[in-house]
Amino acid sequence: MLLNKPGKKIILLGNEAIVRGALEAGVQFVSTYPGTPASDIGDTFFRIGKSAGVYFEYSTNEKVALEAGVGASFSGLKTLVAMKDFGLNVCLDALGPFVYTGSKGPTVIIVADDPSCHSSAQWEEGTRAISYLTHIPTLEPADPQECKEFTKLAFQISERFKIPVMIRTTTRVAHQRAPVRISNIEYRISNKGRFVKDPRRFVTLPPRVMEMKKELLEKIEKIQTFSEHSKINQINRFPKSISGTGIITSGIGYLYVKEALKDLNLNLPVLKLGFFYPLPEKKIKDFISRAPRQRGEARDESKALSDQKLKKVLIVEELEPYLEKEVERLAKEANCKLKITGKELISEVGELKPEIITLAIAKFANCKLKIENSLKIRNWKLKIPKRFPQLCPGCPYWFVFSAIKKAVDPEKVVFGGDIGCYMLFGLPPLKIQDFLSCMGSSLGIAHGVKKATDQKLITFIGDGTFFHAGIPALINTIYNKSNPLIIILDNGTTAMTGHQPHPGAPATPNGIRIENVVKGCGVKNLRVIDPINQKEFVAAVKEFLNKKEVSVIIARRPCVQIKR
Ligand SMILES: Cc1ncc(C[n+]2csc(CCOP(=O)(O)OP(=O)(O)O)c2C)c(N)n1
Repeated sequence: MLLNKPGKKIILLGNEAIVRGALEAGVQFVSTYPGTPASDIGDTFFRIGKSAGVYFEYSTNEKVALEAGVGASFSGLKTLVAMKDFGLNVCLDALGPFVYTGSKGPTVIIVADDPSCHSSAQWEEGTRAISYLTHIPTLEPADPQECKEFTKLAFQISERFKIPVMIRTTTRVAHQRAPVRISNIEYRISNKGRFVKDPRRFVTLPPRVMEMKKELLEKIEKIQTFSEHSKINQINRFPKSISGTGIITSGIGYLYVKEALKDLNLNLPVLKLGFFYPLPEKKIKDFISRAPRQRGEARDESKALSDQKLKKVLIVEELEPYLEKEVERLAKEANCKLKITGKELISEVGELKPEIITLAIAKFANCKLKIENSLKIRNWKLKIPKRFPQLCPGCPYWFVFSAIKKAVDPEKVVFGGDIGCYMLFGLPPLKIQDFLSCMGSSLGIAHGVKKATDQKLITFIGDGTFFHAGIPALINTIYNKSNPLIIILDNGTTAMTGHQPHPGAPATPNGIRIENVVKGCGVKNLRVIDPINQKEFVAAVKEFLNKKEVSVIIARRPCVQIKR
């Protein structure tokens, strides 16, 4: 990762290429909260940050990670903040104002979506909506080389326009491995900045905040002009185009389009968008209003203009049809007869796959699939038997599960679940999970159920998740007086995302003991138990389930993986 041989190609994951891009750009401050598919970014900086002279931290959640980044940026440091899609929701409250104030030190925010929920239990989120909501300039790379180049470009845009820039990847971009041509790493002499007071710039108070919004929209207009001329929005003209037919795509969709066109032996003009926000509207209008010519071919002036317009365009994009809607809007002005196809052929649900795009393009271009192609597609559809993921052999959570089964009749108790390895409590053979939502929500929802019913309730939360978002919900339970039994599964690590440390991890010298936090909040029914002591655990569950106030058991036993 720290190799300094400009021009050499090294094989990198998309996430590692982002790290490399940040190092080549001279990043000084990096904060993150782990979450797949973005985790490797933080984990790589965790390994190499010190040798690269970069400040790195795993923050307690994404909001504080961003806020730390905002502080570093206000102090003039080149800053990178990384998270997974859901993390962007957690930090949205801080993101909106940051786009208004703008960055001082150039700042890049990486957010990784996970179409098809490969590593996301909660919902299939497409964070591109947040680009519109907050007006944050957003770039979408397709492969590791672009991950590196776009990261550098994002720092440049941020520096030039004094605005944070977001890079949105997806699982297939972040976890794709490919050769990347490297350049020089820009080592910084220091990562100390200086906060120079400038309340007009850094304080978002009305009435100034309304001026800030105006200034932001003016910046976006300038960035749009920049986007119109940027090489990362490119039209690829293929020889022998089927006239009047084109494709607009972005991110991973572009790679699948390239592969499908090759497979189908088809030549269509493709507009690949590197900017998602602001979109290069003129470039799009230009693409749809003039059938792209072959290389070197002159426009046929004898033909009527309408004959030369694109007749139909396929929008290849993952998840929600944002590009499709934008193209529809732009076509009203540029080419009102254009037939726009997108979600009609490519589902809004689940990630794109090469075979989906090949079939969609074949249908769109009325081209017959060759036998090899259809065979390939049939093979792609081969069914593999489904297996449920399991807790590791020796995982301390097995002992918790066993104690619960001994202590209560699962039919007579409501079980709350949260985000972490213990989510597997919801799957066979365990099946003790009656609700599951987002990080920290087990405690918040448990309180609501307890207020609304007289049912017994046990809710589980991991140690990492407790620090991330559980503490305010615990306080609410105490303040608004309900009595769930909360079991904090303290395995000493953030296991599910790759064993990152957290503030309560035993290896952390300035670690915070969970029992001190719980006690500090005023919880009286509190016990710390190693779940291997089944008798003690069962007795505590039985006793605490009948209490009138909230009860907490901290089930403390290290994750079997870190023990090893
Ligand atoms: C807002 C948000 N950020 C990050 C994640 C990714 N994520 C999944 S589980 C998890 C933490 C689990 O740690 P812990 O609660 O300690 O449970 P363990 O996996 O150790 O059992 C994280 C960060 C997420 N799902 N949502």
